[in-house]
Amino acid sequence: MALRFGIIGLPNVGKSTLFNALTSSSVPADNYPFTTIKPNMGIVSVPDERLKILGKSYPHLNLIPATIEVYDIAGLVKGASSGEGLGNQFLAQIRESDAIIEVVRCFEGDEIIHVEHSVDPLRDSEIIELELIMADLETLSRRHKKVATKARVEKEPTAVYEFNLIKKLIEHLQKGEPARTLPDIYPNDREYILKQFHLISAKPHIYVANVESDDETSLKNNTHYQSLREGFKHKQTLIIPVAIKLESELALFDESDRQEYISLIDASGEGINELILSAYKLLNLATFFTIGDEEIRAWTFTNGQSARECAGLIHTDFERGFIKAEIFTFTDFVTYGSEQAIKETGKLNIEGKDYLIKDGDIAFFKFNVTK
Ligand SMILES: Nc1nc2c(ncn2[C@@H]2O[C@H](COP(=O)(O)OP(=O)(O)OP(=O)(O)O)[C@@H](O)[C@H]2O)c(=O)[nH]1
Ligand SMILES: [Mg+2]
Repeated sequence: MALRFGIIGLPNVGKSTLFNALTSSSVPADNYPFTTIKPNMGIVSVPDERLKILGKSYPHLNLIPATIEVYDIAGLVKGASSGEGLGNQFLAQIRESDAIIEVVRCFEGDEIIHVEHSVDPLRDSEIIELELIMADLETLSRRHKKVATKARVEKEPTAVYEFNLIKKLIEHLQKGEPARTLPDIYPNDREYILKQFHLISAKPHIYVANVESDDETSLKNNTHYQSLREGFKHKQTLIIPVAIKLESELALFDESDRQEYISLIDASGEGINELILSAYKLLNLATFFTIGDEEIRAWTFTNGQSARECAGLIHTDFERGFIKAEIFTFTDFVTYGSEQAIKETGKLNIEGKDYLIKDGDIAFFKFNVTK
């Protein structure tokens, strides 16, 4: 299933503009169709130079990049967690996301109305955080009630486990901290919180600082951006500066015009790519490739997934009837120049189901399914 990123933030901070920049810049090489499935949902290709390089050796094959889904979620306001604005409806959309991209405004300009009447990204991020935490506290208190009897009276093990974990979480959230920073717990607990409790503040979270210009000098001089950085100094938080409006304009140019335009303005032109790649890293994702009769395709997997699990990402039959995987690396492909040369130099490895696929592996899965 495709990974979903929800774009959140206060109203009017540039969420839809970011959504447009992401989706319209994502028409990749060849004929991969960009699809807007719903007005606020788009498919974005993951930029990967390796796919293009592979494509040069197989000019007759289509190139299919890995993709993520992005959701443009309407602005959250103070009180959203108690139903203010369209409160709960948005929160439900956020709950369905695997990760959150929060846009915070770091650009000046009186012509763009700020719901809080001044530009202050740190304050804005706190408003949003508080709403997410309040919504989670409500979720937790409902769950707490549900498991309390089972845990206390019946001593049912899962209920006892949940009961204790919920208690820890509630104490943490009540300090104004998001669930994702809950300290001193096991990775299994973290997994459990994410999968079972559906807490919004537990989800991986990236901040996009929406700046007017994102070249180095502009960023240094942008006091809003700097105060945001300063405020998050001691937290492990990803803040990616993106000149969202510029990027949305750049997205409409073709490659050569784009380069020319970038050289005229104070923008790196890399903000969007950097954002997607950071999101990938944050979620511990990587890419393997398959070369078929019609296409070369990039697939997203989670670091630590086995050959068999990765085969299952392509088709459940591949996983069920997995026999072996023939694997070579992208680096070897570049070094030796062709699949033939890879075979001749012994760089094609035969791997079993437990082999852990690595970023840049090029895989051919052998499988056999008897009906
Ligand atoms: N000057 C400037 N304007 C921007 C920037 N980013 C967005 N805007 C403008 O801000 C306004 C609001 O942008 P949107 O992308 O619609 O904001 P939004 O967060 O989706 O707003 P809601 O959907 O209403 O919550 C638009 O007029 C944008 O052109 C920026 O970096 N600089
Ligand atoms: Mg919008």
